[in-house]
Order: sequence, then structure tokens, then C-alpha cells
Amino acid sequence: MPHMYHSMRRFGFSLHRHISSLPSSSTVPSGTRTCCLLQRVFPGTSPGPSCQRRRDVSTALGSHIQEPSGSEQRLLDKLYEGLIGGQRASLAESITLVETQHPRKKELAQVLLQRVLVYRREQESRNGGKPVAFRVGLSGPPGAGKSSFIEVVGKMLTARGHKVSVLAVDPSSCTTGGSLMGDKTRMTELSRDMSAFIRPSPASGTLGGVTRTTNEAIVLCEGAGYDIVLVETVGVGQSEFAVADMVDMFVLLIPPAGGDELQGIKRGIIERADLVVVTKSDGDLLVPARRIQAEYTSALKLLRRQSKAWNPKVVRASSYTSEGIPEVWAKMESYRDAMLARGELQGRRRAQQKVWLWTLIQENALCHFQNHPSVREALPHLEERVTKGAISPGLAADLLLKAFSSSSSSSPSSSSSSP
Ligand SMILES: Nc1nc2c(ncn2[C@@H]2O[C@H](COP(=O)(O)OP(=O)(O)O)[C@@H](O)[C@H]2O)c(=O)[nH]1
Ligand SMILES: [Mg+2]
Repeated sequence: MPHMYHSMRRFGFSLHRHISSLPSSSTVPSGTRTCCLLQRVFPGTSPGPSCQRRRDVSTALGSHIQEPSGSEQRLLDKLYEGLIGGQRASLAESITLVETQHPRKKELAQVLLQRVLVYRREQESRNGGKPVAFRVGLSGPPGAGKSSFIEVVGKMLTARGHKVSVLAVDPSSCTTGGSLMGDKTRMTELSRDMSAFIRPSPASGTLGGVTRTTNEAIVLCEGAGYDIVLVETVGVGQSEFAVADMVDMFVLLIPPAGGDELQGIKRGIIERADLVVVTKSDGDLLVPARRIQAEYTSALKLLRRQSKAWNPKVVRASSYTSEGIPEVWAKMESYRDAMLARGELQGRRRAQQKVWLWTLIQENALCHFQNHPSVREALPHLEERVTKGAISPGLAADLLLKAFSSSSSSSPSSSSSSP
């Protein structure tokens, strides 16, 4: 049966072309036609959920992507089967595929991703429409104790039978190739744990690119059966806002340190926090940790509530002594349960999908615009005139947009740019 399902999915692509050539006057809805055709080719196939799955994959990709060759198809099949079978090597390889800059591999990554999305949606519908995994973002200044915290929480969760994946978004690796996070080093035990998967941030790319691939990596981790996905990011630049937009719960980790170290924490990000954890609440740091907890508790009271189901809380924990760690997780669980019960978590995910769609459109459209020959030609001159005050920025923008839209449909290079 898996073999047959396999070959039927492979068939989805050629099928799509085949269907497109059917007379358009046909009164049968296109989806039904796919199923009927499949039944003709594979007798015994019933138009059930798997039929829907094939239809979804082929419809979503449409003629956008060139049909995979035999070897490409074998690679995709191998990755997909390995991934949903929960193999860590297949998951790692699949994430590498979504991180690639190679144009064709990027397309194949979308084919794989689309399959995993369809698979995951089926899992969700079997789960009463509720998400099958819990996504938690963890942010805080460098040295706050994020990695140490993830190591301890991660081990506790795998011991309880969960499968935990840890993804990292490091803005410093995008610009300098260096790392602010020190990544795996403090997760030595968790990285040896067979129920855990740790993936450091890619060492290059734009922040936009890295956050996009992180979003896609989350989907792949969930497809591989990881029911808890932790995304670690450092509280520098915009990465923490990007992470807040891709998780179910956003957690801010704050060290019990003096004012200077806490200066860097942006007010905007405190507003996004569903939970604040004061770290290193042990030994000499216990007293300052209590003080910071009290300060943040009163600060949070002044902020507008993000959710009807949940009031942000401030807790203390120590990764050294494990004190407070089970309680922090219990808080996270009660957040998830409250948000699920009111449908807020599902709503948040839907809203996030839309935010991401528009983020990607904006990035690509801007790139498209900047690379357009007419724009490139006119830009230096117009920029100069604007800076000299000779024309207004509004007029210059209008002129550039006019140049772009009047010839963008006829320009051969206008469709070849990518970010
Ligand atoms: N006292 C104490 N130190 C901690 C604790 N957790 C982490 N640290 C120390 O804080 C430093 C930064 O930890 P790390 O987990 O790498 O922070 P990250 O940069 O936020 O990931 C390291 O020297 C840790 O040993 C804790 O619970 N108690
Ligand atoms: Mg770290």
C-alpha cells in the first residue's frame, strides 16, 4: 500500500498536465476529475483523504514548478518517507534543501514542503482541527541563559516522552558569519538525545531569508513527528520580532543582572512576551532574581493584554539547580491549553500565515522592483535630485513606479530576479 501511494503521488505531476489538457467545457469540477482519473489509472482508489492529498499537492504547485526528473523524484520520495518516518538524517537533509540558494533545489524544496503540509493538515484534522505541535519562541539578551534553559527543559520533555526540536535564528550569523549564540556548545546532552533534534542557524543569508527557512523548518520538524518545537533567538536586531511571528508562545528570558545588561531589551518585545522567565535564580543571584521578577511583574501590568485567554506572567528558574523548571513548563502548558480552548492559538496561526505571505511578497516585490532595468537606470539620477532637494521624494517614487509598471510586463529580465 505505501508503494502504491508513493507512485500515485509521483503521478500527481504528469496527471496535472494531463488534466489541464481536458476540455474546459467539462462540467465536472477539476478536483473530481483528478479523483476520477486516478481511479481509472489505479483501480481500487477511493476518493477519500489520500485523493484529496494528491489533489492538494498538484493543485497548489500547478504549472509553477517543472516536473521533477526521475532522480529528483527519487530524492524527494526518499526525503519525504524518511521525514515522516521520523528519521533525523532525513529531517536534516530536508532542512538543508529548504535553506539552499540553488534555484532548482529551491523548487524541489517547495514540492517537498507542500507534501509535508498536506500530510500535516491531515494529522491536524484527525486531531479535531487542533495543531499537533506546540511552537515556543525563546528570546533574550546574549548570555541570558537561553541555551542552558533549553537544554534542561528539553531533557525533561524527552524524558516525559515528547519529541523536541530546537531551531536557532541568529541575526549575527547573517551579517558577520559569526555567532552570538554559541549554539550547540551548551546543549551537549540534548544533542545526544535520540528524541531531540538541534539545528543551528544557517551561517549566511539575509535575516529575511533565515526567518523564512526557519518557518519552513518548523513545518518539516512537525512532519517528522516533533511535537514540541523550540526556536531560540538572541534579542538583537529584528530577529526576535520575526520569531514572535512564527510561534504559538513567545517567551522572554531575562538574567538577574544590573540595569546595563537589561538596557538592550526593547519595550516592544516585552509587550510581545506571553511569559517572562528570570533565569539563574540560584545562589547569589537569587535575591536579584526576585527583585527583577517583581519589577517585571509590575511593568507587565501596565501593558495592554494581547489575549483574552491569557495574562502574561513572570516566573523564576535555574538551569543549574533545575528549580522552577517544571513549573515554567507547567505555565507553558496552561497557556497552550487556555489558548487552544478559546481557539486563540489557531487564530494566531492563521494570522501569522497571512503576515508571512505579505512579508514574502514585500521582500520579493521590492527586489523585483530594484532589479528592474528601467528602475536601475533612472534610480541614481532621481536619488541625487531628491537628496539635493530638486524634486520631492514623492514625485521621484511616482516616476520610478511609473517606469516600473509601464515596462515590467515586456521586460525579459524582470521575472528572473530573486532575493
Ligand atoms: N548561575 C547560573 N548561571 C547560568 C544558568 N544558566 C546559564 N548560566 C550561565 O550563563 C552563561 C550563559 O548561558 P547560555 O545558556 O549560553 O546563555 P545564552 O547566550 O542566552 O544562550 C553561561 O556561563 C552559563 O553557565 C543558571 O541557571 N544559573
Ligand atoms: Mg545560546
